[in-house]
Amino acid sequence: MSTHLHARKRAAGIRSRRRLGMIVLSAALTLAATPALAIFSNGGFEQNDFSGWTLSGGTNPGLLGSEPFNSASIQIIPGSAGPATIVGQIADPLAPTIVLPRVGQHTAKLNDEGGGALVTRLVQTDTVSNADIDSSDGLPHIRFAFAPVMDDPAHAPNEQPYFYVSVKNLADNSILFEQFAYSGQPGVNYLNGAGSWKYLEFQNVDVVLPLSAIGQQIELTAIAADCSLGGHGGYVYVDGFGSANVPPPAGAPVITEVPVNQPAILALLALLLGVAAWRGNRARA
Ligand SMILES: [Ca+2]
Repeated sequence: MSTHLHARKRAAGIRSRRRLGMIVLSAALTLAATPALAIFSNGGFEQNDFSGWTLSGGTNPGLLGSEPFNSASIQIIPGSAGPATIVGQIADPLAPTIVLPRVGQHTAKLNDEGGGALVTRLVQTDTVSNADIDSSDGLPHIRFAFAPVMDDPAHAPNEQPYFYVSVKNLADNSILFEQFAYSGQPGVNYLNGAGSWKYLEFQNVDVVLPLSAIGQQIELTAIAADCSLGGHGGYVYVDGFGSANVPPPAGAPVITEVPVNQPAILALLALLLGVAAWRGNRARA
């Protein structure tokens, strides 16, 4: 082999190593540009299971004290976790206008239609990072969606099925967001489902955190409880936990301008054109 050929082979080797280097560099840049560290693992339940989450629960002896109830009113007699499933594209006959799944292909359903005074609690703790900053306001966000579906047997308020969701900063135990309501609670705009069931459409939650929250641990909790007397069920759908925007629900009524092809608008247009034509005819007469 001539030295000339050796030189050419060496040059080709350098060129191919350079090319490989460029590919590795560009892949690294692509990875760096993706906010892969956004908060909560399997926050959208797209693994089709509860990986990353802790399920617990027990039984509901009834809420403590009197109204207004809050997280301090919740009592759970420790036991096995209540029911928890992942649902896909299903219709919920008890809550006919809820569109499932809420985000992606899978949504979590905590507790179920059955009674037994069961409680299902879902918890995940994670650390807020720079990847959770929303470029629109430069602040970290935690977002998710939930929809409670509960029977309303009209028991005493402390005996009713209930749901609870919260976002807590573990650095100082401050509650950044919480929502509690029992089935049929006055002031909550429940929709009427099948029979005595009440529900809410998916509620989108957007918790804005201060920059000081970066590096701090956030705990998410969602709870769904049957009535404490044992005969009536209640559950809550949750989805989309993370820092990214939760997209608008599919199939939900979106308030927009009235489309021009609506029959009423067409009739009005026809009337106006008719009046204009009549005026035109009079002017010419
Ligand atoms: Ca999902």
